[in-house]
Amino acid sequence: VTVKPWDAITEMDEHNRPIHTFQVCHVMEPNQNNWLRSNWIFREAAQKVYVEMRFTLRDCNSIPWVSGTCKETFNLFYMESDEAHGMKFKPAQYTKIDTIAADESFTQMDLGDRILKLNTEVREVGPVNKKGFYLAFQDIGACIALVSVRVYYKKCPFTFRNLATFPDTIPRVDSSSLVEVRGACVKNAEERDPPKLYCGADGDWLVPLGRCVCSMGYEEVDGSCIACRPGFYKAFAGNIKCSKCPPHSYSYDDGSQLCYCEKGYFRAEKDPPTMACTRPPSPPRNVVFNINETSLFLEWSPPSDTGGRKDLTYNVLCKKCGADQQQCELCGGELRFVPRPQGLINASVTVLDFTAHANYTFEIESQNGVSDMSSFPRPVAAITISTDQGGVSLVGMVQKDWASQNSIALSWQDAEPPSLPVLEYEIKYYEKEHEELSYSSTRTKVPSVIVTGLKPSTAYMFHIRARTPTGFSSYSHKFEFSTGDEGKFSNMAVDQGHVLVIITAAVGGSTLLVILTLFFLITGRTKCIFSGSSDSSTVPFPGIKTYIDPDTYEDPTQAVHEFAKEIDPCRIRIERVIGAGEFGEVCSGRLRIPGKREIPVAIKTLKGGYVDRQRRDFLREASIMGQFDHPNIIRLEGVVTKSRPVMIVVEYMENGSLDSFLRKHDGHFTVIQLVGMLRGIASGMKYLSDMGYVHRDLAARNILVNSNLVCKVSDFGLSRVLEDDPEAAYTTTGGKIPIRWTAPEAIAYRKFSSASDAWSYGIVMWEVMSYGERPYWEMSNQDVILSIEEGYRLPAPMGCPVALHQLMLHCWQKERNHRPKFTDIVSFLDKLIRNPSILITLPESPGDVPDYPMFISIGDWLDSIKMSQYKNNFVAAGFTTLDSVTSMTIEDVRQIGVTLIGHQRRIVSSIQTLRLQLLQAHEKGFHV
Ligand code: ACK
Repeated sequence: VTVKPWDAITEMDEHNRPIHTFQVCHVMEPNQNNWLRSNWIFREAAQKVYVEMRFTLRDCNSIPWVSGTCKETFNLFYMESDEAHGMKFKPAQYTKIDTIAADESFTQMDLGDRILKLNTEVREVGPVNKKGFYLAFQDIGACIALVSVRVYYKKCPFTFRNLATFPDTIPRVDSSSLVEVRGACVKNAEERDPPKLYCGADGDWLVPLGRCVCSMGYEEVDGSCIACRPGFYKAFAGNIKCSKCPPHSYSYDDGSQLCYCEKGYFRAEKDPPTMACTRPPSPPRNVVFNINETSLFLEWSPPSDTGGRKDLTYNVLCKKCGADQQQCELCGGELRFVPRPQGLINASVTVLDFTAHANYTFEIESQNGVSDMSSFPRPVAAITISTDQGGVSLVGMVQKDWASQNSIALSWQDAEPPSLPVLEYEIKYYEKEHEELSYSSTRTKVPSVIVTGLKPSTAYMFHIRARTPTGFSSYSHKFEFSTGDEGKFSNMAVDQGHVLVIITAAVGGSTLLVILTLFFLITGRTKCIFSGSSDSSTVPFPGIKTYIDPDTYEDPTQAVHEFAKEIDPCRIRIERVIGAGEFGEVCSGRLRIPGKREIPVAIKTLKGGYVDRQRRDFLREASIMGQFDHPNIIRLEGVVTKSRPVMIVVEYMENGSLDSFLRKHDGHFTVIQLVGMLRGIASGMKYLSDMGYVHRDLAARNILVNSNLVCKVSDFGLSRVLEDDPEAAYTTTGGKIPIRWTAPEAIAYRKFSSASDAWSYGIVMWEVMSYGERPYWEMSNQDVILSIEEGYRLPAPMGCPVALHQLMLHCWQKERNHRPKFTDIVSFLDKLIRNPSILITLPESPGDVPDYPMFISIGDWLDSIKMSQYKNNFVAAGFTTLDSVTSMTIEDVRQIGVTLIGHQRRIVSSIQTLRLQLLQAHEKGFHV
């Protein structure tokens, strides 16, 4: 065996650059064993080392006379050692890594042409454990030039991900397993879920899990948590930005978690930090009274300044004064206040059991949730009343001036020259034969009125009272007048098919009767509605019906009778119990309607032993339902209140509630059938929102289904329950707010609106498309709230077309003004029903959440970038579809009349995003 050294040689490469090589070429001689060894190489953190060798190798066939001695490979060896120096080279101590062959060898011809055929070979060595190692190259008779040896190892480098840092990490030797690395939150951030990354064998970070979020007082800016500026705050840890301090609050320091209230403003214990600071209310205004022999009714207007809060209540304090106003004492317990003297929600109270011939002074104080925090004395409104003035009617003889078949004109004189000016008159009337059915009332400022909306040939009873600055007088005697016959007009021409509205107004002290004849075509349901409430917000124009909150009635029974028919219980036949409601059993049965067949009905009963408040809450639903008339709203047949049990009778819905119905028929319907159900619900909700009614508890369990699969909205009780219970919104134990169905602003600060109903509608869509699955499955309420806040939204249920999931996502926009209106939802669903091909596209995989928003129209898009003022410019210039907008340039935007450069830029940058989104949407098969 010959041992010859490798020669260190400097050559020129084909570009004439010097290359330093180690060469050996003893191809003629047999039994070669020539070694080249590296210096000691420090292992550092490596567990596995890579050796990359670049070399050239001569083809033995190209050298004559060498067969048998010439080789075309060399061997790579290594030896681990903790010692860096002084190791004598002993080949036997080395371990072979591999035999290295060339992919390409060169020939004499290549040499002549100066072509270098460079080979690169990489070998892995490991696991290595000692401090360092040597490499050795053994030549056994080849013609080699070793050009370079590069020794390296791989690591996953230090990185930032999800607000956490991850250190340099060395992968495992075993390339199939990953190293789990826990990240550390960056400064001012905290763990939401433990942040983790996995280091792969090739030094790549894989599978990011968990994350950190900026702590209270800090917000994320480019991957780090920056303190909120003065004037801003952040009250929760999370991915939200710092918010401007709410009105009447401030922060001076960087990193504020909360803003402090300005002087004179406060935050009640349960006020969320996001709420404005508020102050105690100003005193009530315009206290008036109405007195008769037995009761004294006090009424006032709410304070001009509520202090910015909704939890306004009133306290009434009574003082009894002698002839000398200075000598007053608190009224004893003899007076009764209905409903109570303290904590009144409505701006009125009835006082009973007062003494005749006495002077009472009532001090009325308004109060809200922060009144106790202010050290200022509370201002009050006071009124002194002599109980001698009860029982006087200021209205004398009432006479009928004329009558048509639907109207009666009345006028009267004041009974005696009144000592006080009459501010207005209230006319109360009802059908003589049906006193119990409903009262109506209207008001006028002059001693005459035309009462419209009456039935032909019907006797009505009227009585009138006057209001003076001190309150209402007693009612006049009752007067009976009848309307004219059908088809016959009396001395006033009224076109049939038109409604005559007469408005009386007082102008500058003299009285002017303004007669406006408005010709509205009466459609099937529109008629002139005179609300019977004593509230002046009656709706005098036909067709614009609005919902009246029964709680505005002093006497809840009056509200029930206003809006619900009293049914004689002998017309009801109860057949069986079908369920349990909140107040008692729900039964099915039949209702006999005079002159008609029996109809099937559902009967809700109020169980015995109820207290007054329960009866009122129970009947509230009827007072609400009775105001609605729509094919997708459960119809009220009537109520039984004059005998026991108290009942609410509604139309019968054969298939019961929607959630259990869908669970029972999982997978049985076509998408079009499901969309048909959703369309019905949306149409009912559109009607409710047009009426100004906010449902607050829209959920599949509160939708009923009849035998034709028609869905109707029901359950109109909740609004008051929430109103009454300040805890309900904040409960974490699944309390009274239906968290999973409720929009974030309604959960956070009770901002219920038709837009929050639209959010709930999105959840109902999800329930329907998943056949009654529980929204957010078994997640806790708290997790639902958090994940919504972080932007998580329910994924498309299995088999749910993209277009429908898009609509859901649209309903779940955080900004409530961006959510679709029910009228948009109805027309969108109608479009789908007319063009079912849109429904064919399914998400690529269940749970795939597309990341493009769905703008249905130019208007929606402009709204979303707060540029809606230019809607007309776009439409006028012919840009009516979103597709047409995507080709616009900044020049086009300027030409349609957007002159402000900032606005031009905002629109153009949004157009660029829109272009991408539309492209994506089209690719996913969604047609905008
Ligand atoms: O899911 P369900 O069968 O439908 O069980 C509940 C139960 O009474 C308690 O609310 C059913 N229910 C309520 N109102 C009606 C109605 N108008 N027609 C038929 N079933 C009704 C509801």
